[in-house]
Amino acid sequence: MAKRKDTVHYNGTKGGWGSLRGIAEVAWRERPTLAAIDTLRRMNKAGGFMCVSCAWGKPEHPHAAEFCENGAKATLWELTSRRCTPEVLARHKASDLKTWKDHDLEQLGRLTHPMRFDAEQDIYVPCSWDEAFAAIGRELKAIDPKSAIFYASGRASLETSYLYALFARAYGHNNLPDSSNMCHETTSVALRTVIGSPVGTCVLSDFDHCDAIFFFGQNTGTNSPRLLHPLQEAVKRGVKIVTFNPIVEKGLEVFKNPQSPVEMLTPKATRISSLYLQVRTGGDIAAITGLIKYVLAAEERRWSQEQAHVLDIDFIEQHTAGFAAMKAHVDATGWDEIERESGLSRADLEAAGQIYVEAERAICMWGMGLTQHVHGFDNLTMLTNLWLLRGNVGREGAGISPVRGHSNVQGQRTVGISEKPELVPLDRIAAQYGFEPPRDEGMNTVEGCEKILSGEVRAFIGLGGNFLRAIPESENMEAAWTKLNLTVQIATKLNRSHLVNGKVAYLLPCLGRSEQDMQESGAQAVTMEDSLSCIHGSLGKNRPASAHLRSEVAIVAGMAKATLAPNPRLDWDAWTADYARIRDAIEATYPEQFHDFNARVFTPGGFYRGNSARERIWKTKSGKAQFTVPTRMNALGFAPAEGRFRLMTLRSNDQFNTTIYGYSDRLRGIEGTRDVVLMNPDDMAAAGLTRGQRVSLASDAGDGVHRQVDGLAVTPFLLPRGCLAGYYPELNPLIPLWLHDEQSKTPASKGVPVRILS
Ligand SMILES: Nc1nc2c(c(=O)[nH]1)N[C@H]1C(S)=C(S)[C@@H](COP(=O)(O)OP(=O)(O)OC[C@H]3O[C@@H](n4cnc5c(=O)[nH]c(N)nc54)[C@H](O)[C@@H]3O)O[C@H]1N2
Ligand SMILES: Nc1nc2c(c(=O)[nH]1)N[C@H]1C(S)=C(S)[C@@H](COP(=O)(O)OP(=O)(O)OC[C@H]3O[C@@H](n4cnc5c(=O)[nH]c(N)nc54)[C@H](O)[C@@H]3O)O[C@H]1N2
Ligand SMILES: [Mo]
Repeated sequence: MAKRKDTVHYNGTKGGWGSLRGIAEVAWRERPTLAAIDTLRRMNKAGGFMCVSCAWGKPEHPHAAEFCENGAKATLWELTSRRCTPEVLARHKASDLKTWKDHDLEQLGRLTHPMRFDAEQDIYVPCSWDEAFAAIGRELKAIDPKSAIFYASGRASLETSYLYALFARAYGHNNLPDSSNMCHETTSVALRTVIGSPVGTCVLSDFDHCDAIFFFGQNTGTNSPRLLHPLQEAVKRGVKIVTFNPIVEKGLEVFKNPQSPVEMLTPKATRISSLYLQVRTGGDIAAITGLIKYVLAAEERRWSQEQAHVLDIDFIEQHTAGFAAMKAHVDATGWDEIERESGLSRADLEAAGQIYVEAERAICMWGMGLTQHVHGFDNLTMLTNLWLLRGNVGREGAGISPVRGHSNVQGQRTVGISEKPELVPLDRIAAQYGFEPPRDEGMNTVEGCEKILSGEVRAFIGLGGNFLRAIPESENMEAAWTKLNLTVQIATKLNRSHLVNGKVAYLLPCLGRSEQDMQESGAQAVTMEDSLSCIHGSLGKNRPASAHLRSEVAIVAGMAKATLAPNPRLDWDAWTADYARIRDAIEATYPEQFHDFNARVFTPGGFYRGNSARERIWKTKSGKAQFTVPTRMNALGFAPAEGRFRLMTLRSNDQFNTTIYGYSDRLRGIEGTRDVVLMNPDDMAAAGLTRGQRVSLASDAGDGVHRQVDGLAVTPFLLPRGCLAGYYPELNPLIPLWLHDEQSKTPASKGVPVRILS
């Protein structure tokens, strides 16, 4: 799509001075201490602390400053000098705070004291930790364990997560949804089905050996900027990068490395994508079908020209199942349908196909653009089809590499935070701790919401996160929330989920990862797993925001002790006193992946916990890597109709999920507001809308439920026709709870059917 003067866009490059300015602005806003700024130097280095922002891999040989604009923002956000004290909370009723914007709530600063919600006065009042634990224990003991949900946002360490899951199972449920259920769960379910492993197969060094990288629906420049460094290195080696995204996202277009003086002081910047294809929202299955069609045709051409195979015939024969059915499906699909559904031309798709065919080793990467669709599962199985054709899995320099979100979201699943009991070594847990863990399926996020609405759920504990703001149908959910017996939120800053409370409600403030965690045996380190399955130790050194904070480990242990009957093998106090003992326990439950855990905590670059698919061992039903036939050509869950648009809800460059740092989406040229709807200028003209005009969006899901968001400024933007974009979480009230990936139940936040009301 050619650039147009009549659209809003950014003229600079990703990185460069703009990103340094971004850091300076947040430093100004948060007013961190000098020690806090010094902390940035220790980020993502062995013996340092691991960034609280994204999950991208941390190299063995880090840069002098191994952090990015948004990692610095996230760290300074945690180390702000602002404090949300009991006095501050006493001044504001919850009903008043509920009218505040997300940005303003968190701007109150770090929570400092454990608080109980007093419903009569409608305010939070301070309480002691003992009181909080005792009340939580009392409430949990009074209900059926299976009516409680223990949610986790993907930030808490492996140590905390392991104890949290253990607490849930000892108490009696598997209701352990985490933010992954709104995020990459589609990835985990699809990859497990087709390659027998829920996580990516690449390690960082693969990026030094690949010839091509294909990106789908991931905004690297904003959401995992450190990944731009290996990409830039790769481009300099001649690697071709092909990107599929309805929006031309700056970071994947051009990048100026803020760590390179030459690039900073000259006009020099690196063009990242050699081919950038603006696929229609939901059009990836069709686009990938086109690529596969090209690869199959190239294989046929080679017969007449007696050239080397294009397909990896040996790999397909030895390692895969289902090739013939997949091929028959693609052969039967015409280019007309592919072009119509993807919104891309055959010539462009063939050009991308040629890059794939020419690459001896190729890596594919993706984010929410593939996972958050009703047929997100098919997006991923189709992409895997393409990767299997040329044996691009389980070879150095080749593979499948999803870009995960929260810094430990992958790790939480690794150590037992899962609603799926079959993924957890329950027999080992039973033997290790002498209790019988529940074997029935727990609730994922969507099921949890359904059962909160129906009244079956009685208690909710949130280990971090902002559940009520992150889920779909957020307004309707809030009404049901107040009927819960117990709500507990473990958090660092105040957010909207803390203002809608159950009958008994506690807000428990915890240490952040950059802060020193002193326990009986001394300062404690914690660990996390990155997107590439490497485990890193992290040691916080900053002075805690308040003397009354407890660590997440201590809080989970405190709740568990107050709830469970004594069991000498569940020694919560000993675990809290020395986290090395928790790591020993993790090692005992997961010996294959975590052997010598304590000795390996600070391995530079992290230690790799292994992945069977990388070894070409396929733990699938067929015992092979599985080719599949997609159920349809479009990832959306609805048909086209007059006046119906497909809406994607996105992150700006100035937020971390529901944490809104500010109002500058610099890389898209949108400044000063988040209340926008981005739209193709031709669609605007057709609908008679003008730039800046305020409109409402209403969901057009055909279920008779009215969902609407008002006051959005129409903003001309280079999007494919029929597609709209706006910001998460403001637009979450538009997403029906039932609109989710069919297999994994990940909400379809990138494919929401809406109408414009003007
Ligand atoms: N600074 C910062 N970093 C973050 C986060 C943050 O909020 N801020 N969040 C963290 C978390 S939890 C996560 S999960 C990740 C999220 O990181 P991403 O996966 O990048 O998620 P989004 O910002 O939602 O952007 C999705 C991208 O997909 C594109 N897209 C939308 N629909 C489609 C489609 O149908 N097809 C294709 N091909 N593309 C599509 C959009 O244009 C956009 O570029 O980032 C993590 N890192
Ligand atoms: N429409 C739409 N909805 C979406 C998405 C989308 O793209 N579109 N994306 C989805 C995705 S990918 C995700 S991951 C979810 C995110 O959902 P969540 O993970 O639930 O939300 P966050 O915004 O990351 O949580 C922010 C809060 O976490 C708390 N916090 C921060 N640091 C810590 C810490 O160290 N410890 C503890 N205990 N608390 C801490 C702070 O109080 C902060 O207010 O949202 C999902 N929802
Ligand atoms: Mo996420």
